[in-house]
Amino acid sequence: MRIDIISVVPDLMRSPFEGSIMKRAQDAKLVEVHFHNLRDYTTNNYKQVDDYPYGGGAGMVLMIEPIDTCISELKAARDYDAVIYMTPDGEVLNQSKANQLSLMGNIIVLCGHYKGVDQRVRDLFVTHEISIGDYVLSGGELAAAVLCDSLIRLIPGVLGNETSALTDSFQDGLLAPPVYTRPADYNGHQVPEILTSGNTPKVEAWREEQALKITQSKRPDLLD
Ligand code: 6GU
Repeated sequence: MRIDIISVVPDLMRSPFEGSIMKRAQDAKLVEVHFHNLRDYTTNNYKQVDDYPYGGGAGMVLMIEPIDTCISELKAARDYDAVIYMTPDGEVLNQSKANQLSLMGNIIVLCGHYKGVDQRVRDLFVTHEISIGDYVLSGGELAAAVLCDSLIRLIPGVLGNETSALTDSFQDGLLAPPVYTRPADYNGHQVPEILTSGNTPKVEAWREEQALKITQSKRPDLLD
């Protein structure tokens, strides 16, 4: 998978890609991530990428020209399966959407900033609009990092067997069961006996039962 991220402040999101699983996935060549600073694509003498909205109103709007130049350059080099615009009025991200997008080859992720982008960008270039929840962030950068993390961990080979995405919360429609590690007794607080029994089928049955119980109590909406 190749991900091209377009932003006016790409430095805002570099660090999440430089550690842990997202770094490991890039080191293993399972994903390539490229950042593009919109300012590098402007022909404007002042490197201006935003302007006042027609008709007035608060905030600035990202202009179509540098975005068009950047996307066109990328598309001239290879085919893309999706051009995703990060926006609070997009479709809310969930595990099923992440699974779908993780199967794609090359994607462009466009981060909005200020009041958003000229509507013609959305009409002409964007194939998917994604939000990460019903609250407003200052820009799409942190949301793009969240989206990429959710996709990259799902690429086959990125997670080892012990950390398999198959046991993540949401992956089977349920929240994950509780986990414990040593010591088995911490100041009298015991690990559930079944987990130290060595009886794998019983452990599995216990985990399923716990997952169901926790989902019922914390997120009954997931069971509907
Ligand atoms: Cl994708 N962008 C912004 N600016 N705010 C958000 C969001 C995206 N998702 C939730 N809030």
